[in-house]
This record gives sequence, C-alpha cells and structure tokens, in this order.
Amino acid sequence: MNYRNDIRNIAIIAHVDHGKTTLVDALLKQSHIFRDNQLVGDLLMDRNALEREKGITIMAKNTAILYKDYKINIIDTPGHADFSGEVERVINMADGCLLLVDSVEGPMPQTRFVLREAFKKGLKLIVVINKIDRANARIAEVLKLTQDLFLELATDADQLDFPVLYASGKEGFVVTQPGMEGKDVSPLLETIVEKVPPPQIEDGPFQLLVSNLDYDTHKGKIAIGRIWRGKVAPHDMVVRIAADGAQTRWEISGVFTYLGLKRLEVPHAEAGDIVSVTGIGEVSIGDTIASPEAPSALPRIEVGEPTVEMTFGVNTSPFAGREGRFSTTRQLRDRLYRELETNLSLRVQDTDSPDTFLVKGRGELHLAILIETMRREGYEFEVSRPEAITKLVDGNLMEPVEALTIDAKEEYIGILTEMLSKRQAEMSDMRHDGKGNVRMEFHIPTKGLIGFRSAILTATRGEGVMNTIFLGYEPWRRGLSSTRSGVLVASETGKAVTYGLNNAQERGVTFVEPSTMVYEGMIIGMHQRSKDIAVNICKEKKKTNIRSSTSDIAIKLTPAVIMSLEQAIDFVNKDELVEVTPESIRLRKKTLLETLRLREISAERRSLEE
Ligand SMILES: Nc1nc2c(ncn2[C@@H]2O[C@H](COP(=O)(O)OP(=O)(O)OP(=O)(O)O)[C@@H](O)[C@H]2O)c(=O)[nH]1
Ligand SMILES: [Mg+2]
Repeated sequence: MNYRNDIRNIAIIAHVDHGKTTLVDALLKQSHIFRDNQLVGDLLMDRNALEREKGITIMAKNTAILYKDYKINIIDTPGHADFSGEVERVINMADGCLLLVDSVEGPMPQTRFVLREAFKKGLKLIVVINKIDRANARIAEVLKLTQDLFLELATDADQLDFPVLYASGKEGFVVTQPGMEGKDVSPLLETIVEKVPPPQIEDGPFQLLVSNLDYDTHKGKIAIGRIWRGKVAPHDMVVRIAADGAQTRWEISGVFTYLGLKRLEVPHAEAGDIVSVTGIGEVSIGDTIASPEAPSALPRIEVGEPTVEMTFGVNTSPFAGREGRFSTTRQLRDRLYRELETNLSLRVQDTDSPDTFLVKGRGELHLAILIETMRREGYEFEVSRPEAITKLVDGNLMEPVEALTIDAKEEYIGILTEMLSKRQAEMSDMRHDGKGNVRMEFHIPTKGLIGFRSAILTATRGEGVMNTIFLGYEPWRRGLSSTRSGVLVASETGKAVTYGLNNAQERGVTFVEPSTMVYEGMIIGMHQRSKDIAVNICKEKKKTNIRSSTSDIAIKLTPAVIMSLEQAIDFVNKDELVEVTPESIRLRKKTLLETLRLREISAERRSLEE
C-alpha cells in the first residue's frame, strides 16, 4: 500500500442546520480562491434553486481547497434525515469526517445516524462544536453529550480518540480551546492535515467508483468519484461496469479536479484524488470505471431502504394538458426512471395501471423535492397521499417505525402529546431545560408521521421543531383513523366568484381566491365538520331590480389559505389527489362526480355493515 500525502479527503456531516455549508463558506473564502473584494455571497455550495429557497442542502457536493502543500477535497452533505441516502452515497469518497455539533442544540437524531455511518466506513473523526458565537451556547455540556454518543456508538477503542475543535463557521474562526480568541479557520486545516489519514492507494491499473453525476450541455454526462487505483488521462480507453456486471467501452474525453467552485481541466489525475471525467455516455452512480487491463467492479454503494411511497400518475383532471409541457405517460415514465440514475434511495415501479407509477423514497420531503423539481421542469401529473411502506416478513405484516424528537415550549406539551397519541406514538423521554422549553422523544410508526409536519407547525404556531430518524420495521399495529376534517368540494366547473366563496366560508376555510378556475370534484376548502360537502363557488348573486340596503356593501372575504406543495401532499386523504402543474397545485377528489362519490360512500358503508 502507498499513500498520497499531498491530498486529504473529508466529508462534513451533521444534523440539519448545524452549520456545515456555512463552515464550507469560511473554508472557501479563507483559501483565497476568490479575488479580494469579490462579492460571493453565502451558502455557496447550496447552488440549486430549491436549496437556496429552502435554506437546506439537498444534494451532497464536492469542492476542494489548497492549504500549504495539500489539496483538501471537501464533501458537503445534507443533514436532513430524508436525504440520508446522499450521505451514504458520498461518504465512501472520504478518509475522514468533520462531525459538526451545534453548541446549543447538542447531538440530535441525525448526528447519531451520520456518526454511525462514519464508524461503519472506518473514517477518522474530528468533532467540531460549532456556532460557539451563540449567546446561549453550552459548550461543555454539548461536548459531554457528544462524548457519550461516541461511547455508545464506537465499535473500536481507537474511535474514542478524536480531536475536538470549537468553531463559529459564520464568523469564520476555529479554536482549539473554548474561550480562546479566534482568528481564522487555520486550526481546523492543521487538524485535518495532521489527523485525517492521507488516501491509501493500491498499485495497478485505473479504477474509479462513480459517486455522483452531473451534466453539461457541451461535455455531456460527467461522472464524479474517487480514483482508487491507477491514473486517468484524456483519450484513455476505459470500461464502464454497470449494476448487472455488463461492461461497455468508452474513451475518456476530459479529466477535471475541483478547486473552489470550479472544475479545473487537468492533463491527468491519480489515485487518491476525487475527480470528474467526461466521455462516458452511459453511466450510473455506483458503477465502476476501470482500465480494460483489469476491469473489476468495486463494491456498489449501499443505501438504506425507502420508507414512504406514493403514486405519480398522468394528470386526469379536466384541466389536464393546459399548463404543463410534459404530460404524457411516456414522458412521466421516462422522467421518473431517469431520476433513478442519481437519486439512489428512490425506487420506481410500474403498477397495474399503465398511467400510474409507484415512487418510493426516504420520507415526505424526499418525494416532495422530486415533485417540485419535476414541476419546475415543465411536468404536470397527479400524486397520491404518501403512505408508509409495509412489508411481509415470515408471513407477518411489518411497518416502519421512527424516533421522533420534538423541541417546543412547555405550554404545548398537552396538545402535542394528545395529537401524537392519536398517531400511535409512545413517549420515551422528556427533558425540560429549566427555561420553559422541553425536548420530547417518541417512538412512532411512520404512518403516524404522515401529515404531522404541518400539524405541529399549526399546533405550536410555527415554533415547534421536529426531527425523525428511521429505526427499523416492527409488527403492524392497526390502521389510523383520519385526523382531518371533511372538505368543501366544488360542485361545478367554472370561475370562483366572491359571492359563492362567501357562502362557502360559512361552512369552513377556503383554499382558492376569486377568479380561480375550478372544476367539479376539486377541493376548494376545509369543512368545519368531518363530512365532505359539495359547494357551488361559481354561483353569482341573483340580479334583481330592487336595490336592497345591503347590496352595495362589498363582501369582505377572508383570504384563502394557500398550501405549499408539502402541505398539500400532507393534507390529502386516500380518496384524494394532488394535481401538480408548473403553474398550479390543486387538490381534488379521486372521483370527481358527486353522484359517483356518494354511491362509493354508501357502497363502502354497506360493506362495513355486512
Ligand atoms: N450563530 C451562528 N449561526 C450559524 C453558524 N453557522 C451557521 N449558522 C446559521 O445556521 C443556519 C444553517 O446553516 P447551514 O450552513 O445552512 O447549515 P447546514 O448544516 O449546511 O444545513 P443542512 O445542509 O440543511 O443540513 C443558517 O441560518 C446559518 O446562518 C454559526 O457559526 N453561528
Ligand atoms: Mg448545508
């Protein structure tokens, strides 16, 4: 075995929002890859539009900086549990990890998940207690909790010997002792160089594991990964080894390494480095690219199983085809299957109906991001309510269960525990911080979590924070009864008018503004009661010749409640769908005609009575 001492490969891992991408900003800015006084902004690695809008990292990405004689390849990863597949996908490119822990929040569920992944891969860890500039930082306590977590998860005594640094990514400094005055991030860089082992390299011909894909309109597909063996240069002939072992030959057209936010074209690259190569027309994540002299496959990347599924179908609403550019079965199918090339923890299956596909992911947000991405690309389609994925093990029905952590003010304990017991959650821990806040932990079936994300925000006026982590499969308990009220359903197709909406508002909350086009069977509001009712919101006030004393008073409508995509998919029941187009998100009954719906309801009732 040889080493490449001029390189260090690290991944930055943590719970959501603990400051990974902000710390990468500091590393990039202080490595002088930008011109002095060049305005570069924040969260530089979160470059896709959805990441910027939501303020979270969705996809893991590579960058690199130079420090002294070293190149440090850095992989920024997402912290949200729904994107755990991204961590699993990229972590094998690294030799070490920075584990960030927020100095106020302390270790959180995803801290545990990522630390376990890092241990599984045998990576060297550096703990960074981050955000120490925060007023209520509790550094000593958080360090203690982090050490406890290491003790619990370590599988090897060596893993307990880890350096600890203290940082404020936002203010751009890292120190080796709390209380020290910070200047810059150099203590972190020194620790990386000293403690993270240099990449080991094997002798032999070229071999690379594809961990990421990108696309360039000129260069075509770009395969990204770590070179485990040998070297690569433009015009080299290589073999791509697919999941089924099939081998195809390609000629490398370009080789690139990272520097800051740029790709740098290089004449060749060698084992130990993380590179991009072009010229391989067909390639998926997990494939090996190797020299034809020794084309053996590296172990494929393993990612956890999906836990939540929903259907994606061709849009069957009366407004189908009006707003999207891509709306056919073929286009929908191709797009979904194409997603599998990069979205490793996603699964897509055909169903009995040729127009409907079953899509499985790691959580509601994982699926919602795909829906939002497709809608922005011009697709229109309809999706069902997400469901937890059950499976049969030795003839027993099993369902996924998760650990749920909630941080909220103490005054919400009552309402939250009541909501959660209806969702079959069991409390496993509750801790007060002595300042009016509480952290509660629950054991909950995944099915009980569906729709809970928006429910908790409403119940705690936006203040409650929840986190979940997948625990495993347990025997199915029983079905959940719906926790939602009935809906107001449009009884006619046409344009919503103020008069009709005003009548509807006597029955509940409305979801559409005047002048919105609606169709029969579309959900336009939420009823105060548990039953659905049909309302005609297109109805104008009867014109009369008599001036009544009130007719001239303008009707004041309560503004419509406009749901986000995530809220919409959380909201719908089994007999409902969300219609998604580049311009609209509509909720609808699966069965649009009221007469048919009523018939279905009475048939269901009869079958229950029998
Ligand atoms: N006070 C303080 N705030 C910070 C610091 N670092 C990051 N933040 C803030 O914390 C929030 C999250 O920061 P990010 O860098 O996006 O966190 P992240 O870990 O990359 O988040 P995900 O990628 O979504 O998991 C932002 O509002 C940052 O401004 C810090 O050192 N101090
Ligand atoms: Mg981030």
